[in-house]
Amino acid sequence: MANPLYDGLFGIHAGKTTPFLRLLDGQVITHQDFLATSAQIANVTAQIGLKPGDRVAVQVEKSPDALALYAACAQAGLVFLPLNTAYTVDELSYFIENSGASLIVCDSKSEAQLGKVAKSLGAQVETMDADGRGTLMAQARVMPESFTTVDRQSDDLAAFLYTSGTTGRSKGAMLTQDNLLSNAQTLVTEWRFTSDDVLLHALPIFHTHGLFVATNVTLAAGSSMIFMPKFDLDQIVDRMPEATTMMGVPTFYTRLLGDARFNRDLAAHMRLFVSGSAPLLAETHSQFEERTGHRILERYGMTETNMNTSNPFDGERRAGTVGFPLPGVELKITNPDTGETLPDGDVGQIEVRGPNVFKGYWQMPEKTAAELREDGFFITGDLGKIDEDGYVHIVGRNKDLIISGGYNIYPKEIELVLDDQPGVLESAVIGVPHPDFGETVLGVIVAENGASPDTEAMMDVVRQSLARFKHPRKLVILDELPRNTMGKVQKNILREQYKAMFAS
Ligand code: MLC
Ligand code: AMP
Repeated sequence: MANPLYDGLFGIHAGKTTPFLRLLDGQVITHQDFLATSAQIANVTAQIGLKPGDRVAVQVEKSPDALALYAACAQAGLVFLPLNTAYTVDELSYFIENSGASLIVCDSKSEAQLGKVAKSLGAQVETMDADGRGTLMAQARVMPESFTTVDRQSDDLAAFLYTSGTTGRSKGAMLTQDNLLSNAQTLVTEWRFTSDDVLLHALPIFHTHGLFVATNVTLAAGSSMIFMPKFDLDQIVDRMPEATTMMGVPTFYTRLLGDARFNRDLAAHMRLFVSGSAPLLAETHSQFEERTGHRILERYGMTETNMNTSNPFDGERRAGTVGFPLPGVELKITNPDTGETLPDGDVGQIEVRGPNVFKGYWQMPEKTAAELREDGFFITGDLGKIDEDGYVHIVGRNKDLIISGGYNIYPKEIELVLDDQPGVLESAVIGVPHPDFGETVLGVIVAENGASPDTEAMMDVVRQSLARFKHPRKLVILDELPRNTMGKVQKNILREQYKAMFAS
């Protein structure tokens, strides 16, 4: 028996004294040190009574210990459930309750509030701070540095990632060991990662991009990463000369282009820049090439599927496209009404099937059935086409979704909060172009007859309920929302009307 994920990403480095994490203070954590820490954490989870298959909900700042907790969950057969540090207690309560998490690991600062939630749901709480403090590491440090890896099958659950939905209710995407491992191994080959690579890691580690792409690829290749707490231009400029690769959302690249220090010399040592999670403007692609001589490699993925397509490492990286389906991934364009496959060149919904595709939404069989067909194809909700050379283009979305700085925001979730406010008849939340974040959130309100809603008071409620990145940057009041003959709100008209509101 074995544990494919642990063995394939972590166990392969047992005994290696090569660098894994290069920290900003100059400290280097070797693979061996990292595995020792993760084994100590795994011992704590066993001691406090966690059993394979239990969920561990984690909302902590980015740190080497936080990554070691991920490794520990893999080794102990626990399901890792990372959560955005921006989530409010309201949002977290739902995730914890819905997942039935047995353990919550949070920052000391959140302990008082989350402790209450945990108690009411029968979960245990441990704390973990970015500076190494907290109850979890205090227990871990006196534990043995080895742990007997728990047997798991490829098809066993390894992680849950919550993704909001068009109905406003978040769904726990269940990812298996093989979903994560197979995708990482494919990307290592496709992007030519080797143990010589040094990745600039400035992404958060609670989403697919920073954890299951950047970190897992680094692990599968035996490379190392310059591990930064967050995206910071000065730090990136400072450390880029030591790196060979970088992965980021488009905002990373537009911010770099906005800084004169980012030039051909600074990027000379780099062999690869990867972009994803949101559309990279063709203009950014060409400016980047002009400035540095590098063509950004754009790829396409999502929480439920990890990575689906990638531009080629060798061959033309075509701006405005997301490249070709990865080996083992089938991709087709279908008619959204009938599900029939459309000929190349036609625009339709993108469906994907492969070892990367998740197992379904936790305890939501109806939602799973609506998006994951019986034959294994997942309906992504993205609209696209395949061109005459086989490149996949994403041309829009069949789901009401805003992507701001690489974070997904489902308007319905915000509309539900706004609609509930005094004096509000209805609302429509839309994404409008934003020079830094690509898109940002605008809330359009219709008042009840004779009422004049207090937008500041409404924003207070929004702040209380929803993570900062979901907050509307502005609320505007209209007499009525544009509707089609079927009575459906025409958000495209609103998007057109307000498209210049935040343009630079
Ligand atoms: C921060 N803010 C945001 C925001 N990030 N608001 C909207 N959208 C965002 N993405 C808020 C801050 O709280 C702050 O609020 C204000 O905006 C300005 O913040 P900032 O200092 O300019 O932002 P910064 O901290 O630098 O963060 C921006 C960012 C970050 C782009 C670096 O958002 C980021 O790292 N994004 C990456 C997201 C990601 O990993 N996505 C992958 C998902 S996986 P205030 O009130 O303080 O002013 C996926 C699958 C796939 O999609 O294919 O990869
Ligand atoms: P998430 O649910 O956070 O994983 O976000 C997945 C969504 O991000 C996809 O369904 C796409 O809409 C979008 N996305 C990811 N990569 C790209 C890309 N390269 N270009 C355009 N959209 C992308």
